[in-house]
Amino acid sequence: MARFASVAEYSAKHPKPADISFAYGTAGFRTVGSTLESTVFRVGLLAALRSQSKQGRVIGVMITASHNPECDNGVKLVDPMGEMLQQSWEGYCTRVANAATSDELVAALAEVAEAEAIDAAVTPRVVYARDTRPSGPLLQAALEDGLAALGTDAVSFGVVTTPQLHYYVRCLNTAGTAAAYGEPTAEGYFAKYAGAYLRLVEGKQHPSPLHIDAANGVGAPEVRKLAAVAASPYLQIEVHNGDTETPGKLNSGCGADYVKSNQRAPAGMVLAPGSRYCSFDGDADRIVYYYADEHSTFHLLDGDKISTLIATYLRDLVVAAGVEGLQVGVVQTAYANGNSTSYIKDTLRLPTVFAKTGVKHLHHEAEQMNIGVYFEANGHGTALFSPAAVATLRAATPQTPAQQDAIGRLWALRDLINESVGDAMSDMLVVEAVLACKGWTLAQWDEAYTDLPSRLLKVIVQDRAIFKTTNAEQTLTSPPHLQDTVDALVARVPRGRAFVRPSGTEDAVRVYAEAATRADCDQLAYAVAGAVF
Ligand code: 16G
Ligand code: ZN
Repeated sequence: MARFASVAEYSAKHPKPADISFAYGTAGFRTVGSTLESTVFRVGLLAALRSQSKQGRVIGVMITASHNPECDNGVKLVDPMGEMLQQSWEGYCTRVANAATSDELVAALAEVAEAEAIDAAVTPRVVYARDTRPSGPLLQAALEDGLAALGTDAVSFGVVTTPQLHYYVRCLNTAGTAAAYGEPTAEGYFAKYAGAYLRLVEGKQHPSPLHIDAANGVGAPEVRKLAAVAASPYLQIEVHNGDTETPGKLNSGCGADYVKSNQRAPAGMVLAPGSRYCSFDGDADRIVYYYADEHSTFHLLDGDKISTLIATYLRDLVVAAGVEGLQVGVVQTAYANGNSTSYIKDTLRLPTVFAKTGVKHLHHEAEQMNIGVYFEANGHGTALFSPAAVATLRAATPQTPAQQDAIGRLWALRDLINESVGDAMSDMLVVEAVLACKGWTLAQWDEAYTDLPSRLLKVIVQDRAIFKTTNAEQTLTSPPHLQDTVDALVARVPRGRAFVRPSGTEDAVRVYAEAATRADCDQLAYAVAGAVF
């Protein structure tokens, strides 16, 4: 195979560890960083093939392990519109990553090329970036070898957030078309989001400073740049946990995942009543908000709260715009707090659906909606305006200044939202804009509904592969009869709900439970975990 002639030589520099098998999971490959060199090299090869299969459109590669410990790392592919890799390619990735020898590797690549009828004459185009992890530079070098082995036209975006890389990919592939997304540069990214934010908040009261826990990750320098570009009293920020230099600090005792899981403020932040706080995760694609009340009690505003805030604002704008044919819907996962779902259905009266865990699943469901808001409870999400919604907005003729204002705000919101993927910086600006427009504090936002007590447990089992689910992971189909046991336990508890699902990122099974009281909730969670074990 002439086209793969250089692969063996490059591959010899990045041998696969014999005793490890790799799997392209929910968010790409993710494991201990020091074991990933061969995998990242091979992802370079796959990115090139993926680009060729898309007639040379630009494919993205992001090296990050998000909220996971600093010693971990990971790699994922980004498809042309900035979305996650098409699922049918995940199997190819796993197969290529596990080829034991150079010959097997070349054979696996040849299989992909044949199955996808790839034209070898197309020059592959790939852009890539990484987060601040210490294993990043070595893995980036391995990636560059993979790209070089197939003669790829490759560009590095350096150290940026995951959503920035998604944004660049979308911009590059839409440049010069009617769907042009923006300038594929750091300046373009900041200008687009800062500009849309300022259009929304202009004339409102200047907000107090927002305190940001940046998880000691790449979000710290990037959000500072964003604030500098906005250069406005409407965006005053104070960055905490912004140390990307000291080894061991990334995600340690801080970040969105820590705050959501532990329901407490991150290290190094003492919450003053009345102030606004938020946390990013290590690659800045997740965000949660929180505050302390006058008794210094901690209150979390998670992905469900963010999604209901955005959905409420969008719904109100749609009504105010007086435009027929716009419909806001919300996508959640089974982890969404039951009271958030009731609030969306019963109070907001908006359609809501459940998707499986993992951004790609929510994203696809939201694409089916006219205006789809999607968030995981952990703070990962965004909103999508369908082509139909955009066409409706474009054709709208406002009859009153109020309608004109609402339509202008819908356009500004669309510009402010990163439609390629959930983005902590973009989501932060959306939340800040909605709060400024409504004149709300975090406590006022929090009043919409009260979370039911919930508990998430991790159960280590012998073989998680026997756990199979349906109904957006809410119902077990295997092992036999376990769902009946869960149902019986749930039925005993007022407002009880529980489900069991195999993790897509760890060798474990997750148990989620909620109920009307903390005691019932915990009892239910532990009883279900006991049945699983
Ligand atoms: C990945 C997903 C995240 C999901 C988590 C669930 C992306 C980019 N990330 O981190 O959205 O919440 O997996 O992990 O899709 P689990 O399957 O181990 O519970
Ligand atoms: Zn992340």
